[in-house]
Amino acid sequence: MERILIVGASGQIGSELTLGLRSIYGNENVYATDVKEAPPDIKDKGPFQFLDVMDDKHLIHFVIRNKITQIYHLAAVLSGNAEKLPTQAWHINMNSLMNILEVAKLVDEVKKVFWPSSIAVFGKSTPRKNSPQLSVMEPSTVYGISKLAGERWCEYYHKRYDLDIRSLRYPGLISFKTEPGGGTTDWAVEIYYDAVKKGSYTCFIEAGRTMPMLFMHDAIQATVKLMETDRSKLTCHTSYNITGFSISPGQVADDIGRYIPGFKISYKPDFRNSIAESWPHSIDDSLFRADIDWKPVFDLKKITDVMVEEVRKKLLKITN
Ligand code: AKB
Repeated sequence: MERILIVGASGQIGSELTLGLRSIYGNENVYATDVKEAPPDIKDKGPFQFLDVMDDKHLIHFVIRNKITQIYHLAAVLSGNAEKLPTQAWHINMNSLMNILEVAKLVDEVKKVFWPSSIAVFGKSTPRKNSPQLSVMEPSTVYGISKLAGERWCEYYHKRYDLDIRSLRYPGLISFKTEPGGGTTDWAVEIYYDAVKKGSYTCFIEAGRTMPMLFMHDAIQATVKLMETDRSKLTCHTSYNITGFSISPGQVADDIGRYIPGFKISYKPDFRNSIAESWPHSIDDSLFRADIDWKPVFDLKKITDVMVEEVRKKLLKITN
């Protein structure tokens, strides 16, 4: 019987992963936690509790008391926000991970940990097209540095303490349930909200800057599949590259035009455009696809179909 702890259950990934895991393991066995209020479907249908992952004593008590067997640690300060408060972001991103790794090491019942890394681990010296799994990595953002250091720590705990830690280097994630906050790839979600709300969007990334993306449905499938795969099949103990496809703001704007013909996009690049400039255009995720036997289902056209419809429904609910 698995008993799963989700740290960061109210966020963009957590709010969807919690529901996905509850449908597999049962509502009562998936403990959603966060320092923020959770959406009603998470709070009302299974255990939800306030838990600050920075508080190591509370964390270990929680894990022991609830006989937790798997931990998904999703809380982090994303790339854009981390540049505003670099030392605080480093403190939160690193110490929260170290607290999780220590708990997993100390509590025998904890058998598996999932922790997301990011394409932010790459920097300007990495090949930009089809960035390989193994490459030169010189991230220039505090978020990227913390993710790369985190990957090294995960591998260290795997080798030294035989911990089963699994990880994916997520690209930008596109979803409609919970909006992301403070990331460089947030434009790929904001654009749909503003298109539906106002018929226009001012983008903080240049028109032609291509970035790797993945639809949340595909990200959840990949994550669950990674966690369910037999440990002996995994050949990567840092973090696997993963991607859906690559797109630029200009391409998304053109596709939105299928639904909202007068849609207008303008460009006001800010510091996040420089972050994007240091990240890959596309990702080689062949190792993950081979080890896990996974491939994405959603391309840009399918995503636009779903995003426009779901954002419309959501905004209609709010105004009614
Ligand atoms: C961000 O933009 O910071 C994140 C990421 C790619 O890790 N979405």
